[in-house]
Amino acid sequence: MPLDTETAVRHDWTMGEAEALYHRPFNDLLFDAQTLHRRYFDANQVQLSRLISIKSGGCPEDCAYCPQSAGYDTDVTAEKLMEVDKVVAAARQARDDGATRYCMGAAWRNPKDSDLENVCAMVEEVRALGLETCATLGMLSEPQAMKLKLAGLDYYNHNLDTSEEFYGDIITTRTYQDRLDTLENVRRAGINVCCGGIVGLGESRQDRAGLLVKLANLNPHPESVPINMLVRVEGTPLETVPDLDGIEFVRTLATAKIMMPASVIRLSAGRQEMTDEMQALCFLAGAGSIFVGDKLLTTANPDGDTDNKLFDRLGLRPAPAEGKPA
Ligand code: SAM
Ligand code: DTB
Ligand code: SF4
Repeated sequence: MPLDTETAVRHDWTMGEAEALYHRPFNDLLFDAQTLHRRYFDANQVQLSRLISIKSGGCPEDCAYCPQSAGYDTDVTAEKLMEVDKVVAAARQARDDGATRYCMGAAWRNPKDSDLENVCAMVEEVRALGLETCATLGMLSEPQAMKLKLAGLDYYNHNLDTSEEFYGDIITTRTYQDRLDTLENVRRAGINVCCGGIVGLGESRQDRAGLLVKLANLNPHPESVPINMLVRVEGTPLETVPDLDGIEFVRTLATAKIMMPASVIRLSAGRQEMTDEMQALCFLAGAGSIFVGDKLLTTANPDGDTDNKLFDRLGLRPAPAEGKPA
């Protein structure tokens, strides 16, 4: 298929097209993904975000991959919402370590209005440090999204996770439509959308293509598209699901890049289990962002030294914050 750059950003993708991309020879797929990536981004820069779990564990939802669900016997213990000062101190450290975006995650089905006041205070103070702000708090109503926008929230993360068809095998406590409604509320409030999914759940290639079609037919596209490789956590229902082939994961990133070329594709959970060579292929496929720091929300992530060495080996540079000169 020739690369049509005039109509590269489209919202009318079909399953047939997405599956055809996935099936292409690997070299052709990666070449086109990298070529398109370069039309919109500096291919040697990678944006760095830092996660913090501001409220861990005890979640009433039943997402089969998640160690924070109250329904599963994992090592994660339920905690209260962190104090604002502690969150801000950790954000200052993240900024000093090189992150440009700070993403605050809470194990909630949805925030209570009283909790939201505290999160808004965190957002205001983190933004005042010169960091971009992101939050992932579960389902949001439109007024809640408006409050976060007023506090200065730059991004909201809420994933579709998988295809609509496979979704019910993974989560039963909220619907696919609930997720689309939250994304709509975030959009209406004028907050950038961070929305992607998770692979390696035991889904088929058709399901992976289905997820990408749903994401790419959102109009506008999510500005940020995290693709997570399942981190299998003991005690969760997916603890023993078989490995997803690494090449298939890279194909997923490349297909996402071709379908949403102007969006930042984020190589998210799962880096701790990947080799340097595998991550290099992910960057070649158009991944333009990672989470840094030795912890994601509750699971391990490569530490700063490890990532610095990887960046040196690959000649990669951290991307400056949006709107700031390189
Ligand atoms: N509770 C909020 C929610 O579900 O929207 C926010 C946090 S939740 C941990 C954010 C995303 O992290 C999930 O949608 C899923 O894609 C990803 N995630 C959670 N557990 C994971 C795991 N074990 N491996 C990989 N990704 C995971
Ligand atoms: C996303 O898509 N991945 C991040 C972020 N958004 C919130 C979370 C990954 C969590 C991995 C499992 C854990 O550390 O608990
Ligand atoms: Fe709760 Fe989010 Fe984990 Fe689902 S992914 S169980 S909503 S913390």
